[in-house]
Amino acid sequence: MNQFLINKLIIFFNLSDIDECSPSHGPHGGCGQGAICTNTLGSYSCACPLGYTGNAFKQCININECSQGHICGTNALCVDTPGSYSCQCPADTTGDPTVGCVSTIGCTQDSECPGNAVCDLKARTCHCPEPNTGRDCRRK
Ligand SMILES: [Ca+2]
Repeated sequence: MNQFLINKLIIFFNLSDIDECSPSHGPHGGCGQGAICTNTLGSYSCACPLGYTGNAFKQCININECSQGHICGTNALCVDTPGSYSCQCPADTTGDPTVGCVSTIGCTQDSECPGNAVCDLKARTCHCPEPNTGRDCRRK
């Protein structure tokens, strides 16, 4: 139904819609903190955005994805953020943190280095030859 017909119905039935999502009802309308308010004819709805949980009419709470088991790669650090999370490789490691991080120190063969990286046997560190780039040392 288009807005024109909705307006005609409002006049016909003498309905008056209150916009519960208007800023005059608070920063989140009639919804709780952090919620998404959607005004509907004669009513409204509240929903928590992606990455949040809780009662949308009271308060939406950040989901700590890092407390829900191992969601990052092997040896990677999980960092919770509002509405999301990120995976990071700790210092002296490299790789794709969503897959796994490997130490860049003490390698003895190429297979111990990520992607196309090679082990510098003298320095015993992983070296990423061009044109490979990134922490996972892959061709872009
Ligand atoms: Ca989060």
